[in-house]
Amino acid sequence: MSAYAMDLPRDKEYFVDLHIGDPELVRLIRGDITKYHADAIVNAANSQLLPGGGVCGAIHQAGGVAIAEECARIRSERGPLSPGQAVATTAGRLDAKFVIHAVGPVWQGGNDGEPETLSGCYRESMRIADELKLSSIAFPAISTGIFGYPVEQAAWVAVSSVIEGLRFAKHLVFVSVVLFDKSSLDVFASAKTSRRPPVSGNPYKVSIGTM
Ligand code: AR6
Repeated sequence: MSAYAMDLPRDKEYFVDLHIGDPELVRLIRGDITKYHADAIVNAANSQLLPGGGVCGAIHQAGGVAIAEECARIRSERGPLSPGQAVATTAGRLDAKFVIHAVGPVWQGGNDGEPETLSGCYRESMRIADELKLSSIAFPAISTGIFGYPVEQAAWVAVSSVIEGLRFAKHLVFVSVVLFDKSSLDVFASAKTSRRPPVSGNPYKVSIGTM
């Protein structure tokens, strides 16, 4: 099936797999990332690495205080993170080995380098996970909540960035983007990566699964 003309199931839970290589896979799926299994779960963090609201608050709440304690130690050692940067901590009680805290851009209208910064979040998180020799990573839709990044525009940045990240990774083979609501999944699943083609330009197969 073409990556650009998909019929998405309307009444069923579904996921979309982008077969980047063998076994490299990107999965777009609906769910609560705090209940998702991956070697690394990515947090849409703030510069201060404080437990905030949104997915960040949910990750800290589900993972327990050990995550906030390690965040506080990192903050005192290196100061606040800039947008686009990321750092790994324990995952506490989450079903993961690490949480990677990535600071997304606050949407300013789109002419303030937001796409590059958002892409940097995905690429830097994957670089850290690959350095930790992890094979799987799960992202939320960074910046599309409290930080106000329009989902349609975030989707193609996210999808093309994780595809590129996989092509450079040595250990990572499975990337999930876990969308909290169905409308975000529909937008991500329809994302046209043609505006920013993968580095190698290789086509990939797309499959849809239902649950
Ligand atoms: N699982 C998956 N996705 C979720 C979950 C969840 N449990 N909960 C929310 N989302 P946001 P941001 C989605 O606001 O825009 C925090 O206070 C949500 O629907 O969590 O990067 C931080 O500390 C949305 O699509 O992150 C920062 O200060 C996406 O996650 C600031 O908010 C991101 O929404 C970061 O804002």
